[in-house]
Formats: sequence, structure tokens, C-alpha cells
Amino acid sequence: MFSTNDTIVAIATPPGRGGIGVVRLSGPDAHAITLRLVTHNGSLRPRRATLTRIACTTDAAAEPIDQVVVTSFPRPHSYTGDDVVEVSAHGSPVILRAIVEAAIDRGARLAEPGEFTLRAFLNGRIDLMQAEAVADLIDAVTPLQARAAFDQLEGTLTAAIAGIDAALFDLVARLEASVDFPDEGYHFVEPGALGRAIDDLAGRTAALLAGARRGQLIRDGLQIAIVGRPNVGKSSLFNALAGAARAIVTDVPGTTRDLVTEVVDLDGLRVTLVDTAGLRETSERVESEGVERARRAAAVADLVLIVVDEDEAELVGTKHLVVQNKADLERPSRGVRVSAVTGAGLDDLRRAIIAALDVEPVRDRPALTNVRHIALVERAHVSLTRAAGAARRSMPEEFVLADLQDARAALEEISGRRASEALLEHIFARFCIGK
Ligand SMILES: Nc1nc2c(ncn2[C@@H]2O[C@H](COP(=O)(O)OP(=O)(O)OP(=O)(O)O)[C@@H](O)[C@H]2O)c(=O)[nH]1
Ligand SMILES: [Mg+2]
Repeated sequence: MFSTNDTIVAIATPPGRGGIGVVRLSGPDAHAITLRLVTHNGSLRPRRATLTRIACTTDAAAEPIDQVVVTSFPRPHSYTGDDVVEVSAHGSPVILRAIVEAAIDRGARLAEPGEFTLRAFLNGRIDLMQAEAVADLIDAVTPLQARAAFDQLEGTLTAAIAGIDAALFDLVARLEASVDFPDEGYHFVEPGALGRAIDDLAGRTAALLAGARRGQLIRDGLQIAIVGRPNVGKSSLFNALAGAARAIVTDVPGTTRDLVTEVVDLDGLRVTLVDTAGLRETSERVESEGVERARRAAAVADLVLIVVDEDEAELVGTKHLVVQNKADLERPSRGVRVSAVTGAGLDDLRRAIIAALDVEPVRDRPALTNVRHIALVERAHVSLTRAAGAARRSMPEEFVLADLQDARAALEEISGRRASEALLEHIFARFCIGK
């Protein structure tokens, strides 16, 4: 992995032009290197903005190239836990690159993707879950995704996992004492109490897992397929939900052949809408391929909207909602009534979709959103359940202990207290440079 005792530098703002652009330095020489770049004399006051000018060539008589605001964050009270300096310049790629190159000339090294956050993790400023939350927060495309990530960054999940781990630590210590003094038997933990304590912990992992599906839908988004007979208004509904005339709408049955997709923000959920060909028997080759694709899209979708006009709903997909379209005309009353043309009922439909997916955001419950975390909590849960069984059957402490230790190992892999270098590399490779 990367070295951690040198000074790294990178542009922290996105590529392109903007009002301001920030170059960040972190490491023992961050302060000294900055002072050799700016015209300001004397040291930088901690956490105070210093207005100065920056000169970026090695030439001593170099002309300043920009006016900048420099802020120094001495260790350990900085993002990375090392000395950090942030240079806010005008947001020109030319200037920002010149500052980075000048810092490199004076002894800094270009940061790898995620290296600032990696240092924060290695310095114990944040745990691995929070580091992953930083990447999720930056990648969020809906407010709900951003909120779930920020909750994790704030440490809601960290606290939940740490609470279980602390209780486990206590149980393991007492069981180990019992194993070390076999004559006393379960002297340090009374068997009934042990079983109850483990059950309580298994209950807590189960509660975390129960919220995981919701969390994962929030994080990864989901697919909704719009299906139904030809001409019922699927493409019209698709366009209305997408807020753009993406799919072709005509009064000719069999208009849509291919799958048309659009990503929309549905009450904070990242939803990929899929418009499909109308379902009917046809010998026309192109259309029959379209119908085949429509069925496959319905089969893999998280939710299927079955749109009906005057006909009956053909049930496809396990999880579905029947949508009665063309409610502006005389139509039977089935399912959620909407009009793709007037927009009537669309808000009801959005609410019905959220309800059908069961993803109502819950504020005070930590949401497990990341597959890595889910798999590890599952492993901890299985071990705890096994340990509870062993304790209840009064099996030797060694058995219970082995399972409890496995549960701990899983939890510590989540927080990163036990994380291999390969895992860290994999996680931080996701980040962009400057984060
Ligand atoms: N009055 C009324 N007409 C609608 C409504 N929705 C769709 N239509 C009309 O119904 C016809 C078919 O609409 P499309 O959206 O192309 O229907 P589709 O289900 O995508 O049809 P295929 O792609 O052929 O399967 C068009 O003439 C639309 O203008 C509605 O809510 N009210
Ligand atoms: Mg269509």
C-alpha cells in the first residue's frame, strides 16, 4: 500500500472550471511546502483563512499567478489526522495544476485516489464504515441516498456495531476466564444468563439485517418495469413519470418495440424506469422479440407496473401494481387510477410505488446499505445463533467461545479494525483523486 509519512497533494474539487478550486495537502511538510509557495510571511494561523498570493515556479523572482485563501489545519484536528493545508484558488484547471506541480517540486507527492480518506482511517479519525460512507455521499444521486450515507458518516451504524461488539467482548472475556479455570465450570457466566445475553445480541444483528433490504434499495436504486397490453398508455405513463418525452407515443398498437430506460428520482429513490413493448401474440418478428424482452424485463424488475385500459390485467412479475390509465375517459376503476395525459393521480401512483416497495425511510434506525456490511452482519448473526444454541444445550464453553469469536471477527471486519490490505485497497480504489 502507499506510504503514510510523506506529504501528499491533489486537487480536491471536481475537474473543470468553477468559481473556486481547492488544492489539498496532507502530511508533515504540508505547512512548510505551502509557505514556500505563497507570498505571505510568517506561519499560518490554525483554522484561519489567510488571504495571500501564490507563485508557482521554482524561480525565486517568480510572478504570483493567483490570489488564494490558505487554511491550515494542524494535526490531529484535521480531516486526515495529519497536518492539512487547503489552498482555495480561482477554479481554473491551469492554476490548480500549477499549484499541485509546484507543491510536488517542493517535496510533496501526488495523492492516490482515496488517499486522504485512507489516512483519516489509518489515523483513527474514522472507521472503515465511515470511509465507505464518504464515497457513498459523494456518489449519491438522490437526497435519500445522501442522507443514508451521511447518517453512516455521522456514525449511527458505527455506534450500533460497536455496541454489539462491546457486549461480545465482555462475554468472550468472561467465557475465556471460565475456560482458563475449568474446575469452576460456568462460574464466570451463569449458563441461563449467557444464553439470554447471546439471544439479545442475535436480536440486534437481526434488526440490522431487517433494515438492510430497504437500505440497499436506497443505495443501489431499483428497477421498475412498465408492462401491459398494446396501446394502454405505457409509454405515455413512462414519459409522464420521467418528465420528458423519451419514448414514442402513437395511437398505433405495437409502437414500442425495444426497452426504453430512464433514471428518475422518485421521492428520493433512484429508480430506473423501463418502458416495454405491449404484450400480445404476434407473428411479426421485431415485435415478438420486443414482447420477449418485455417479459424478461418484468421478470427481473423490483416492481412491475401493469397498466390497463379497458382490458383485463395480465399478471406478470411477482411484485406488481395494477395501474388504471386513461382515467380522464370513462374507464373501469381498478388499481391506482391515473391519467398519463392530464397527470392526474401521478402523485398517488408515486406513493403507491413507495408503499409497495416498503422503503419508507426511517430516521432513527441505522440503515445497513452496503453489501459488504450486510454479508458480514449476516455472518455475525449466524455465529451468534449457533452460539446461543450451544449455550442453551450447555455445550462446553469452547464451542460457544469459538462462535462468539467468529461473530466478533466479522464485526471487526466491518469497522476495519481487522481489515486486510487487499480489502483496504479494494475499498479506496473506488474513490476519486483528492478525496
Ligand atoms: N385520453 C387518454 N389517452 C391516453 C392516455 N395515455 C395514453 N393515451 C393515448 O393512448 C395511445 C397509446 O399511448 P402509448 O403511450 O403509445 O401506449 P403504449 O401502451 O405505450 O402502446 P404500445 O407501445 O403500442 O404498446 C396514444 O394515443 C396516447 O395519446 C391517457 O391517460 N388518457
Ligand atoms: Mg409504448
